[in-house]
Amino acid sequence: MKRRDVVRSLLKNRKDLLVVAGLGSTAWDCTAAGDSPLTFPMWGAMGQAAMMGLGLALAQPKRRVLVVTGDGEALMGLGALATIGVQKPANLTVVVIDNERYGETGMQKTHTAHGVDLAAMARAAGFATGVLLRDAAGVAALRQEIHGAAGPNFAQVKVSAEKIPLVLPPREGALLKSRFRAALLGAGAALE
Ligand SMILES: Cc1ncc(C[n+]2csc(CCOP(=O)(O)OP(=O)(O)O)c2C)c(N)n1
Repeated sequence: MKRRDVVRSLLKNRKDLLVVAGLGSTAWDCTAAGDSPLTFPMWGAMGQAAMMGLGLALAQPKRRVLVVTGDGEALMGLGALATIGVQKPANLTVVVIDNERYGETGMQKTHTAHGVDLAAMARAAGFATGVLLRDAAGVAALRQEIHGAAGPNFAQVKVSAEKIPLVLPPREGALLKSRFRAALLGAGAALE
């Protein structure tokens, strides 16, 4: 599958879904699907996307939270799976867009290219679900899960390793934080 198609279908009609986008390519994918104040891109912060999603999911238990991140990024923060497995936020889904490469830095192979099974790791850590997806039907089912199923849910979605044009979100961290807080909590919260 192609990563932009996968992320576009996951974010279709996203309603009030809160999205954390991992560094680099997954942030460009989310922006290509439509920039939103309710998407928080991690820019250069590697290994922290799932933990950011956990914090949001715990702080906002009535909202659905989606983390979309890369395999390299997820591999850097594997301990996050264990912490999420213990905390068990029912409203959190973590999706790894797995091109088996460190795309941004030159397409070096990651461990998933050598068979590391992140979905099995998530199940072993205590996620409610952990699936490996290779087709559009699986992605459509995953979108339903993101909006409704009791989590925490995890999906590793295999995509082709392609170099595609960047579609960048705003660069300014303070702006990204403020617009996210304003969209989630109201205009006054952006000033806090
Ligand atoms: C701590 C840290 N180490 C290294 C980098 C450099 N870096 C930026 S993007 C990237 C690769 C990300 O790979 P992956 O998460 O698999 O994303 P994709 O292949 O989809 O681009 C790396 C190594 C960084 N930003 N932070």
